[in-house]
Amino acid sequence: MIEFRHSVCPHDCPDTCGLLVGVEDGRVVSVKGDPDHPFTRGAICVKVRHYPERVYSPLRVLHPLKRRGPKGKGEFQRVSWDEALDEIVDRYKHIISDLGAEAILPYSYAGTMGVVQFHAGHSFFNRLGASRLDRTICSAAAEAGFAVSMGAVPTTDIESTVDSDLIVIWGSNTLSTNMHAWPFFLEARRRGASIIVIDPYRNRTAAHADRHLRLRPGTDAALALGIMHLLIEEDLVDHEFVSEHTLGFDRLRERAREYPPAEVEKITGVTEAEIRKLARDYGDAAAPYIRVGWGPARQLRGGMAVRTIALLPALVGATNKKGGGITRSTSAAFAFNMRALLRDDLAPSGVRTINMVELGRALTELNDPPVKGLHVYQSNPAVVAPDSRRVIAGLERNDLFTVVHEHLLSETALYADVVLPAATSLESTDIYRSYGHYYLQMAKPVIVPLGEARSTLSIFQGLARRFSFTEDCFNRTEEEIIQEMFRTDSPYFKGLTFERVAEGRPVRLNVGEGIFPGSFGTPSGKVEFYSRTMDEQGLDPLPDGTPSVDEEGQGRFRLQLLTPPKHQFLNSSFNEIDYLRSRAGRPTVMIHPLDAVARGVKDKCLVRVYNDRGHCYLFARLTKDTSPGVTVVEGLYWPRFMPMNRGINQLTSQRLTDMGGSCAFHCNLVEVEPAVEPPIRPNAQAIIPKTLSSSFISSACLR
Ligand SMILES: Nc1nc2c(c(=O)[nH]1)N[C@H]1C(S)=C(S)[C@@H](COP(=O)(O)OP(=O)(O)OC[C@H]3O[C@@H](n4cnc5c(=O)[nH]c(N)nc54)[C@H](O)[C@@H]3O)O[C@H]1N2
Ligand SMILES: Nc1nc2c(c(=O)[nH]1)N[C@H]1C(S)=C(S)[C@@H](COP(=O)(O)OP(=O)(O)OC[C@H]3O[C@@H](n4cnc5c(=O)[nH]c(N)nc54)[C@H](O)[C@@H]3O)O[C@H]1N2
Ligand code: SF4
Ligand SMILES: [Mo]
Repeated sequence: MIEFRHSVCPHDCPDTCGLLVGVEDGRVVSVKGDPDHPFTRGAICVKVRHYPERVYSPLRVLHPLKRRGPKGKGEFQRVSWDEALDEIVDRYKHIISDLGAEAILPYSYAGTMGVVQFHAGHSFFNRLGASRLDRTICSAAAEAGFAVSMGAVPTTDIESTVDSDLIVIWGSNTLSTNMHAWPFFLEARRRGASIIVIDPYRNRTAAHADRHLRLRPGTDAALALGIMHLLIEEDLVDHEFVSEHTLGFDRLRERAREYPPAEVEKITGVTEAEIRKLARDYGDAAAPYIRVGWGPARQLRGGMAVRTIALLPALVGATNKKGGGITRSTSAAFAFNMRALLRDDLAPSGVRTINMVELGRALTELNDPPVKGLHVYQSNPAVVAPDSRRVIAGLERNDLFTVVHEHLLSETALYADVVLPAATSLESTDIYRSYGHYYLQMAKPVIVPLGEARSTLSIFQGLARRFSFTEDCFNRTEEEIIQEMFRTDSPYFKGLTFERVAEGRPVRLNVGEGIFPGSFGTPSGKVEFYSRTMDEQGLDPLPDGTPSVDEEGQGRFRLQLLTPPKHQFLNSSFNEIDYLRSRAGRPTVMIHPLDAVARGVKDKCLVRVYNDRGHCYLFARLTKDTSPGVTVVEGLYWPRFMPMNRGINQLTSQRLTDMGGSCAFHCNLVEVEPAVEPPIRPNAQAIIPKTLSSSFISSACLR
């Protein structure tokens, strides 16, 4: 008999779905959506419908492993937990006595969004005195830019957008990356709203929108300033809101004057007529709403782009209008007491911090001390980090001792000295916040861990014991930690108790309708057109429409590369599922026919995409869904499923964004040429079970 148990999707996706997991004889047999979840309402994506194949994947790591062959080959032997943990402690103690604990670097991100497991290594590495990791790879620029304008505040509840009469989706492929927002937008449309997408290419979402404005990548701030110019010129401004809730309008007016529509057309590629129509629609709407995605922030001037977009709602008073406003993230409302989990007080003062975007540099250039121990968990840096060539060169170093906790024999795990089997979310306890809605949910294990898998918390506690760390944070259960996290006086937690959340059903935070209550999280408590903080940092205190450009590549490489998410994968996760990989198709670069013809590139043929940092091979798709000068590669395929085993991040740079120190994943210039000798080498096959042998790497060109 199948029994359905409640759980939560742990993946790094704004939707944080409620799940119903079918279990029969202790085995997961199906995963479906929980119809009682108020936001996700019983629907889940195609990826997680295939979850049993992930949990029982032939690539699942079931026992601790120790490297036997050369790094990268994935040749391991099984060892016991004691042997694995003793080895790690022994190697770390040697590193610490030789060079100090800063020679050890933790590297983790969002393999699970469960708050306990996500942070379960922090107290251990703080106590150890290891280098600290700045976790910037995803949202740091967007967060920093948004905060300058509006503060680090929770943003408009997507559920409220059913009352909007204008939905602007700005740099987000919502239908793939935030699919549960779509039904709310459709309801708004049914009531008369139109849906406008602002994106450099016609992604899945643009194809379903009423209008698509195709701007040049990196020109969002100019477009937003162009809209401001027109709102002010045509007096579509909400003067009451501006005088009560904003700072620096007069100076903004001066700045916006520099962005007349004809000028903005030249910068953005969006026609003057389209800009005028957008400004008028936005200014005339009763409740205009913006969903700002991460795309605009993944540019070198991405912080400024998001800061500028985030000023638009204030000009028209949108945050005071039911259905209107702007959504970036909802996460600021989940204001847990994190002290017991993080234990920042245990870190020695002055210990260095390494930006995770610069992993390649950290592993190959850093000295004083060099990184000698790398501890990877809940992340797959061999695939997801920029400048892969440097990252891999680092991972290949024989003098680097690498530990990887994983569910699967991931690309990064192939380089590990010790691989530790990690329990999945279905096998562990955690509490889940969301960055797309306002429901909190706790999940308990629905099955026992497979093989010898352990949760991240229990792995770090095992290491802490061996280091004789006695602080009580190293002895707590997940539930005790969660209980402690509820000791917060955040107004969003008013009336919420641990006991209620422990029942395992979604619980709404106490946000009421009070998002953007009129006081913003900036130093002045107002929306800051003018920011003194920026001024004090020597930055432009006003929004600035200078486009993002890849200056290093200019003149030599003429095609801008965007590398946004794939519908069937989640970052590098789900590559292992045959069905999803077959739906995703061969790794493809979208190129405009004009660019293709100029380079002798033919549809469906293998091409070499390159720049100074590296190269990889992809199948060309000639399409007018993208514009001349812009190429698009959706999805992070594991290199073992790419021709010649080279992933897309061969081409991306470690350069940091203007704010937040994030990665400009969509701001890299490349060139494309036909691949002369189709260099198909489906190697690493030895470690891919037969079921995973991929059809697309065996045929070079489908003519
Ligand atoms: N199916 C699926 N869902 C996912 C993920 C996944 O990999 N797959 N990843 C998850 C994660 S970790 C995240 S952070 C989110 C990200 O979700 P999104 O915000 O949707 O992803 P982005 O990479 O930011 O790309 C969004 C869009 O921005 C566009 N873009 C690129 N440059 C610019 C620009 O300069 N201006 C504008 N206006 N648009 C630009 C891209 O073309 C793309 O269509 O999705 C999450 N959900
Ligand atoms: N070119 C390019 N690169 C990108 C992006 C892009 O748009 N373009 N997007 C970037 C973004 S937005 C992000 S957020 C990052 C994401 O980068 P990551 O956070 O590294 O995300 P994933 O690729 O999903 O890899 C997570 C890994 O953690 C493992 N894992 C899952 N749960 C657990 C667990 O409980 N314990 C342990 N030990 N392991 C677990 C999974 O098996 C998987 O291998 O990638 C970035 N990289
Ligand atoms: S990946 Fe996103 S859409 Fe899919 S089940 Fe998880 S939270 Fe829901
Ligand atoms: Mo992300």
